Amino acid sequence: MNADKKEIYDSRAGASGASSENQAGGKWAESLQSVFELALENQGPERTARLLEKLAEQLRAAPRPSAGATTPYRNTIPVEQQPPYPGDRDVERRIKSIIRWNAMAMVVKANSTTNVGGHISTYASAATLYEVAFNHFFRGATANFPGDIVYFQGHAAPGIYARAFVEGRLDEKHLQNFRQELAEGGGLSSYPHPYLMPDFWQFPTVSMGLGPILSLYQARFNRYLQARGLADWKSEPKVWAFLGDGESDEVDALGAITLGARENLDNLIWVINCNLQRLDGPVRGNGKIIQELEGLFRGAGWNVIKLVWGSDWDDLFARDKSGLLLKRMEECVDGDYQKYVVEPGSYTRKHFFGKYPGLLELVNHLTDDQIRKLLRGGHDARKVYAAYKAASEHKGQPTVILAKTVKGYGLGEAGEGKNISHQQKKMNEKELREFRERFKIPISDDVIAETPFYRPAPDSVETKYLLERRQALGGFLPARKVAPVVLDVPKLDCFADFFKVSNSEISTTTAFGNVLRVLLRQKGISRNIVPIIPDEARTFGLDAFFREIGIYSSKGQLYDPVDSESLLYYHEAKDGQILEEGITEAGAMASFIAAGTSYATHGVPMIPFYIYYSMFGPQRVGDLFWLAGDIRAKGFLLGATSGRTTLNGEGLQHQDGHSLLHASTIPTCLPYDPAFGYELAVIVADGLRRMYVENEDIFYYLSLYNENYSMPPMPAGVEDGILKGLYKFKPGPEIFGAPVSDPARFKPDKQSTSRVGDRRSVNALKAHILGSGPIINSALKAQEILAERYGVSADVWSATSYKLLRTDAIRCQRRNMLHPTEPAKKSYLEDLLAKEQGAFVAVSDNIRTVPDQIAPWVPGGLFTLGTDGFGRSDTRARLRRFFEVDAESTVIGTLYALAAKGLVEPQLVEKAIKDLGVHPDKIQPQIV
Ligand SMILES: Cc1ncc(C[n+]2csc(CCOP(=O)(O)OP(=O)(O)O)c2C)c(N)n1
Ligand SMILES: [Mg+2]
Repeated sequence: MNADKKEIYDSRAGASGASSENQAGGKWAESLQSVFELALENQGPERTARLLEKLAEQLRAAPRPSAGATTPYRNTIPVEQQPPYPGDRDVERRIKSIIRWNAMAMVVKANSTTNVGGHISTYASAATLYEVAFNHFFRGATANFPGDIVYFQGHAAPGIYARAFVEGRLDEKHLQNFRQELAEGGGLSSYPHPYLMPDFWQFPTVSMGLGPILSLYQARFNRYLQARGLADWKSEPKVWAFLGDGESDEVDALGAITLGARENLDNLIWVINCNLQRLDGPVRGNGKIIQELEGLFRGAGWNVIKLVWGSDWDDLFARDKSGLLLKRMEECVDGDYQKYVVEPGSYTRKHFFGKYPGLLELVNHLTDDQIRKLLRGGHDARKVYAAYKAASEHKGQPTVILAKTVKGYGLGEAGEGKNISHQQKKMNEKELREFRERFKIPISDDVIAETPFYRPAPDSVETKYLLERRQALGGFLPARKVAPVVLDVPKLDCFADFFKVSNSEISTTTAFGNVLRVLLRQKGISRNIVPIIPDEARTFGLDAFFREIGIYSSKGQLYDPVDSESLLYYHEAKDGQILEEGITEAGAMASFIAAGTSYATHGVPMIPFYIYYSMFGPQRVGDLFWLAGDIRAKGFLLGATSGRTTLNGEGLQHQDGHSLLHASTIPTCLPYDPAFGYELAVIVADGLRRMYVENEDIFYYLSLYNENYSMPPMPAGVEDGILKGLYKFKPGPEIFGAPVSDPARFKPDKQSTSRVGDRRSVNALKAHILGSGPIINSALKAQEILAERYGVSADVWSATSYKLLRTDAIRCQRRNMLHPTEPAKKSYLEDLLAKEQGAFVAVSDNIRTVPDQIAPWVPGGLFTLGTDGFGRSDTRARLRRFFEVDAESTVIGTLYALAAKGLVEPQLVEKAIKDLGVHPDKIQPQIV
């Protein structure tokens, strides 16, 4: 080593501290460095590189599980770097014990008289993880600070309620009615559901994997808000997500973690409660979940803090000069560690420490009971505090804390560490007594069997301490507070251009682009708009927006884009408005939810327009759609390239004919299937009003299609119908003259005729065709054919929303059922169709179940044509013939519906089938 290099090396070695370990390491490093220098000099760089690679290979193959991506199986923060604990540990422990008791009591009590279920063991293992955060980290909302954002593990809900009870925010009655929300006086929801407890819960988490992905995109959305100048916080909120180790198997949980590192989300902290168990048994019985997760997160660029061992182990580590303790820890798998929880200390002494005589000596001074109680990291407040503090102060990366705990900690025989632990909801009197003793709860023998709740007096040390801590941290949490903000949304007349006939043929997707462009020009809301796209802007013809409003990028644009010469170049900017998420519908939905709940989370209403490939919407990430309802998200979801036959060519996996049905299942979602640009404009304008002026907690799902056709002007007076779901778009022609010569055409006895002017107008052959989206054009063409060739006057209706029609009809029917003696009320649909005669037919580019939603309320029933079955790659014309939703099939369907009512002879239908060239025995698209 030359003098210069030696000097640099020495200074580095010196800087890393003076512990003997470091010095020893320094000497080794020095020797290795010399060998390296020698090799370089004598063998040259190529051969040296090969030698080193070979050595690295050997290192990877060495029987040492922590080689490579992982570090040894011990705490990341050494005891020397552990900060002093800032709180009163005794009082905090007492508070924690009381909360533990109430959380357990709530579940046991509910299940003593009902079978409503609940979980004890998740919170039991996580109590310290939560309590340290509640007492020292979670900050409540204050002026200019929206509060830290906390995703509580769903199954830990009893613990969070129990704390709110001790804080005085919930009373005994609430706890009594845990999971009995319909009981008198109301109750507590099973899990975090903002829809059910809108003043309390903020973020639903219980569908495992969703909390983690939401938290990632929430942390990024917080950055987006700041970058766009929409958040002026006195400090940045931290986003905390608590998840289970079993939960980490969900693809949603870990599939997006690279975003955290890429975006330098040091506002994000994940705490993974590694109690080594999930519902059925061990998470990784034959391995080590903490090590597996460490490797994964380190690889993804996160700061990883392992919190494996409690303070009891510090002394053992310090005294173990042989390295056997760590060696043994690394040898054991999680299945072994679970066993050490369940078995007595003598077992651990024999099987863990006893493997090596030198290691056994290390615990000679401990009793079996002391061995059993050697704490795991996640149960030691000092260690937890150290991890949280390091995580909160870490810069440039998100942090994950891998905390080792015991599932069902404190439950003893009732379930601590057992495979049945997750399901345990009852405790017998003996177990209750043990629990009481272990946590020193002042409850007397004569009432213990009733598992009474226990709240210390308001002037007790515990209550005062707990309240003081929360006050110091800005207030209670979780708490969902919404101060309604009214946005200056545009009036309908800003869309005047949409109400005239279009000069060119366009698709509803293009019409949406035009709507968005209009909205982006409206001062009152332009800044609040958040366009979200998962790598499909070009597909939808929206790429012009890249240049117009920019793509958000925390790093700006560090390169000269390949298309910089063009007008519409790929423009990334620090204050860009578009969230271009790449190919992740789950991530994009998480962004939609973050933006759509910003009114509640941050008091800043944002208007997300998430446009995506319809097929990869609810069927791909349906659980997030559902959650959007629960969390009271607002905004517009736009399922583009919709329609089983309108999206031609792409085939089975792309052609969507059922998302509307999925969307219809979400209670707060208004699904619309607009056919024309003006309908779209009316729906969006009204949506903005309802969500951002009336402050309704709803969101919209709009099907958009890529077929170009001429957009007609808006008929007068149809706005209400568009919004309610149905209006008459084009009445059928009056049919003049004598019936055509075909004898099969009419049943004369059913006909009535009247005179119009000097000609005969035939009234009875009346039909109604309900069409939606581009398939309305099948209805319109069928209308012509029916009139010209078969003497049928068919009115064409635009059905913009079957779900809304159905909901209104159900509401009405239900009201009538419960008020049977009052005059019956009629739904909008019944009212609208009351005077109409003839056959009713619906034709849709979706499965028949979509229109069939309204069938019970259509006079004389509804005959539906739809696209049930798998899509095919082919032309639109062939697809529509195949699924029988083209004009010809619509004609046949209408005549068939008339025949079914006895209004025409079946022979006429047969004739039409022949006339129109439809093969009667063609392949049937429906399968089973
Ligand atoms: C998506 C989803 N699948 C399944 C469940 C049912 N479930 C609830 S808790 C649980 C086990 C949880 O284990 P873990 O994540 O390790 O949490 P712990 O209770 O051990 O802290 C399961 C399977 C769920 N809630 N969500
Ligand atoms: Mg677990």
